[in-house]
Order: sequence, then C-alpha cells, then structure tokens
Amino acid sequence: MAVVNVTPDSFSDGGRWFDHEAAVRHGRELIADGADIVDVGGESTRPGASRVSEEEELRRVIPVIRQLATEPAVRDGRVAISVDTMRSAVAREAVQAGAQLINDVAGGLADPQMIPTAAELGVGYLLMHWRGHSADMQSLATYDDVVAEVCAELTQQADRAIEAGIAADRLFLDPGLGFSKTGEHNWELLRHLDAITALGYPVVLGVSRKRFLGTLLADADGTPRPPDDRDDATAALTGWAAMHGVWAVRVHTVRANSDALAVLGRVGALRPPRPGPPDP
Ligand code: PMM
Repeated sequence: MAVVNVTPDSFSDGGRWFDHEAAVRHGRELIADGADIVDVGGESTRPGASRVSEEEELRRVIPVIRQLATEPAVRDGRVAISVDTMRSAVAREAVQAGAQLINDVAGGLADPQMIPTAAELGVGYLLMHWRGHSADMQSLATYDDVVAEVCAELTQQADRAIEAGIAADRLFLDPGLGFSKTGEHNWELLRHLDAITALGYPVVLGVSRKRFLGTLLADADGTPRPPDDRDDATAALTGWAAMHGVWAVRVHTVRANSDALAVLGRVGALRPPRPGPPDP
C-alpha cells in the first residue's frame, strides 16, 4: 500500500504532492513501481497537527482519486485505491470517485457515521487502533501492557464493525504505530505482531519513515535521521512484518519494500497463504 499525501504538512513528505497534478503523477509512479494499493489522504495525522475542514479534505482528495481511478491498472483490478480519512462523508465521495478501500485511522471513533457508511458502501474497511486526535494523542500513550490493550481495543472496534454490517472478509486491522504510542510501544508491538495477526483479520502495518526509526538511527549528537532517509530501515521492517503474517505495509516508496518481499519469498521465509485484496 503506497502513500499519496495530498497535504502541505505530513511529517514525512508534507507539501511534496500537494498540487493535484503532482499527486496524480506520484500515484502513477507508485503504481509503475509495483504498488498493489494506492492510499490517498488529505489530512495530516502528524502528532500535534490540527484538523482540516471537510470541504478542504474533499477538495484535496476527490480529484486525485477520480483521476487515478482511470489508470489502466486500476480499471483492470490489479491496483486498488484507498482513501485515508476519518470522515464518513469523505469516504462516501471517495468511493463514488473510485476508491475500493476506506483507511480510517480512527477505527470508527472519530465519526459515528463511518462504520455504518462503510457497511452500506460494501467496500473494504481498514480499522486502525486509535485513542484520540493528533492534537493530543501523545498524552494518551499510557499502557500497562501495550500489546494486550491494543489487541483488546482493536477487537472491540472490530466487533462493532461486524455488528454494524461490515462483512468479515472486508475488514482489515492496523495496530496504528505512532498513534498514541511511544517509540517503546511501537517496538513492543513489532515484537508481538503474532498477537495482532491472531485476531483473525488481515493486518496492515504503517511504519514507513516514522519518528521511532529516526530516533533509532540518530547521529552521534542525537539528531534524528530525517524522514526521507528512513526508507532502508522501513524495508527491514517490511521484511519482518511479512515474515510474521502481515498482509500489507503502508509505505512511501515501493521498490525497496517489494524487493525485500521478493527476496524473502524466494528464500521461502513468507507465510502462505495471505488473503487477497478486497474485490472491486
Ligand atoms: N500512518 C499515517 C497515516 N495513515 N494509516 C494507516 N492505516 N496506518 C498508519 O500507520 C498510518 C496511516 C501517518 O503517516 P504519514 O503522515 O506518512 O502518512
């Protein structure tokens, strides 16, 4: 799953794909590089970020999705488009414009209409572990046992989604690394990916360029490694994720990650079978 952030302020690539033409061009490049899903988002979830209006979010993402939906690889079903949004109204318009998957980083908790809307639309729903909006999410990063609590909270939301009518085979879970989690919490969840895949749904993981990698790879003077210099570390975790049964990784560049998967597949280190993408 490759990221197209149509935002001026995402932590990792903010501003770079902010105009529509640049965003569409970038989406095409990601498809050419081998992305299976292109994830289009218009609202930064960087810690501390404030929210954009619904109108602005729609203005950012809908034309990009509409345009990418005309790509041959999307039309013939090889590539799916997802929309990274917490708003049901944005999800609805995005699906009308051609998205087949809703990536809701709030797991249904930011907008009470999101889960019913996803159920009604009948598309894939990626439910991420979430405790609060970016402005205050780091103050919510308190756990006695991060693995057990994330699993319990994900299960509760997944049960709600199923009760609301989302088909079990259209539901995907994500532990939400960096969202109300410290670096230590992220590493602990990565050590216990088996507990998350054991919940019984395909798991998506977003580690790409995140701050905890910058901290790990900091200079001797403590300066964190900058975001666009964290792709090799991201590819290492892609391999780790795939070896632990994760279904998809959300990444900013495709090649190093798909190369890592090709190597691990060839050496026989991946777990078959992995469920396929949602039907268009
Ligand atoms: N992380 C970000 C945005 N959207 N969606 C999912 N499902 N999982 C994530 O971990 C995730 C996400 C933040 O990263 P960005 O600013 O680089 O997009």
